[in-house]
Amino acid sequence: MKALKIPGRRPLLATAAVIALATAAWLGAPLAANAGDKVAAAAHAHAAVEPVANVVRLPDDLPGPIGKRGPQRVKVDLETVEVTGDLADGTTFHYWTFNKKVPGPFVRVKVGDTVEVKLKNHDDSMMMHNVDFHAVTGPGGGAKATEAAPGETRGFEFKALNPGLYVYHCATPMVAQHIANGMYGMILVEPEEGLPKVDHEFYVMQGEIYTEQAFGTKGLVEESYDKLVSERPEYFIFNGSTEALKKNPLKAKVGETVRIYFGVGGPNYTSSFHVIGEIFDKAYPLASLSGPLKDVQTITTPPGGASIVDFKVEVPGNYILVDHALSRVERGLAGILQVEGPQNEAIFKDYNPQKSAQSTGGH
Ligand SMILES: [Cu+2]
Repeated sequence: MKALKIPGRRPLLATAAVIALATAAWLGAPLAANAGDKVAAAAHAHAAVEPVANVVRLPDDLPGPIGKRGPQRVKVDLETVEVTGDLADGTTFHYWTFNKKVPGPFVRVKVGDTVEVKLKNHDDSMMMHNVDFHAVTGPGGGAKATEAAPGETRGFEFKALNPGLYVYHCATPMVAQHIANGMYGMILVEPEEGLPKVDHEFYVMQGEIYTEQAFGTKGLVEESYDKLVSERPEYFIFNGSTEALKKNPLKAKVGETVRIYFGVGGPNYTSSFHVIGEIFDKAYPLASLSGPLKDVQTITTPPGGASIVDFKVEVPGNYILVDHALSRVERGLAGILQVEGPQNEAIFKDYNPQKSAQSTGGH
């Protein structure tokens, strides 16, 4: 197999190509006959220094509420693009993406809508890609119907039967590899009456990155097949990089209500999602809209799953978004919710704010 002879740069590609071809047999997902050649050729092309793209999905980058309307046909255009982006401060990684960002675009439809999905795999891609929407009732969530070779466009349509917040992801073998490299996003299927109105809605997704080089290594790092299959990530990220939600915080003002659409791409780690210093006034576990629960501190969210949390911010300050499996903070996983406005000492009063300003405590 030609792909195995690629020198150096991305050893996993060679392995992945073999595994993809092998697994394709039992999954019944035929790959292009020249997949190996394509990988070999593309690996050489990418050996040159690539420009670094901004793969970060901003937390407020999502469409607003749909409002009251009857069922419609809705078009969703996805493009799978493989790009090098910033993974951490001084560290870059070759991501596989939907629409050049991690996570992919936030899709918003209404229950009863017919959703027309078009997926184009970019001409410069090395790999086949597709999309499996968890909001779909139908084979593979659309994976086979969208399995596209580089340069190819595929599509299907589905009726959104169940309201809720759903993950979508690439499901091309090796599926865990495609997800680990950044291929996930979410679709919200609004119930007929919509969701309760809030002042700010945010889009946050958690994932893991498996690299050959140890956490913190500078320069372009390579994906690791061994660490992926043994579930030992070097990095944990919100919205594409360790810095994404530190440099681009969620923002609100005292007295406003906030909603976070939170999902886990994974591929492997369940998140114990928590906002330090806040309580979720309302929480929709597993993103089922049949709730909500009230007064929740931490919400468990599995890979390929989601949660929705609503809360009012009452006190100014920086609130840290974490997975309460807190070792993951040391591997990059944290974000900031910045709340501005007047102090509210009836709710929170610091006896020595000058000294607190010097403190590094509280995470
Ligand atoms: Cu893919």
